[in-house]
Amino acid sequence: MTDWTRPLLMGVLNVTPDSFSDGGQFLDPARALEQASMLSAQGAQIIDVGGESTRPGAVRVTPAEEQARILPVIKAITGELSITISVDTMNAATARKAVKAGAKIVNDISGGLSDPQMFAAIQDLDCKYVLGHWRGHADKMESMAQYSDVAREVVAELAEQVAMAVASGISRDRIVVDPGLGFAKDIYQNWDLVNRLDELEQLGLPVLVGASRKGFLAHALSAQDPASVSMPRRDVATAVLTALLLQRKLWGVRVHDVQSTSDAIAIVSSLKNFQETK
Ligand code: PMM
Repeated sequence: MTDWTRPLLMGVLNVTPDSFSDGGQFLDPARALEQASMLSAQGAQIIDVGGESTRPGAVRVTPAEEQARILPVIKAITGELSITISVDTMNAATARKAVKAGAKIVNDISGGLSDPQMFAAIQDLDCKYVLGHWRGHADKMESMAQYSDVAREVVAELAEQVAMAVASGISRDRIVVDPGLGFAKDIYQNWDLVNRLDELEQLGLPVLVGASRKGFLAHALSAQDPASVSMPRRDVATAVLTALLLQRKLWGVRVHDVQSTSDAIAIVSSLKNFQETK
């Protein structure tokens, strides 16, 4: 039986000049490898390598540019570390090349909606597939945050994409779902969704959550000026929220600062172990 207090830790490695919290830091493959080693030493079981920023308003990169950023990094990590690599991409061509270079998970925040070739590519590849809830690209996602019942609609839209993926020949045991916090959701909708994450269990699939450093956490710390909330403060908020969400039996959590979340998980686990010995 899997231990629900021990979700997989997916450490974020954004190889981009413009990602919200770590943009520009890991463009050099040697520097990226150093970060991956650190995330691994802190307890990450997966490194999620991404080459396209999805922050609100971000401009899209070409698949060629995306691949030029991430493939050297994936190859460097595969050669040096024994850790599972995930590729954060919405492009089928990039997914194919990344898996060939050593990635074992394709993390597609668009859940197959951005690239019509994605499901065919995944069907062909030997990898897990993270299917995220998404409604549109960063330049227009804020206007797409219209829901009458966010949790119900997220579950229904995920179910639709899962059905399409399965119809394309991807077996269910390869699929992980993600509620897509921050993607076409405003602050209130993100909290509503976090509060009702148990409803995702209806899908009968493992769940990955990516709350790390996101605006709704910063808003809880400073409603007047969320943008001013520092990354260390956002990391504490991420760790606390993760600890609270462990009751949801998550498959994994995607975080920038692995150490703080790993520590939070260790504390919850210790308390649970103590309670079980009483
Ligand atoms: N969020 C971002 C990028 N990739 N992948 C998954 N599966 N889930 C997420 O919530 C998610 C993601 C955006 O965050 P970043 O630009 O700060 O890394």
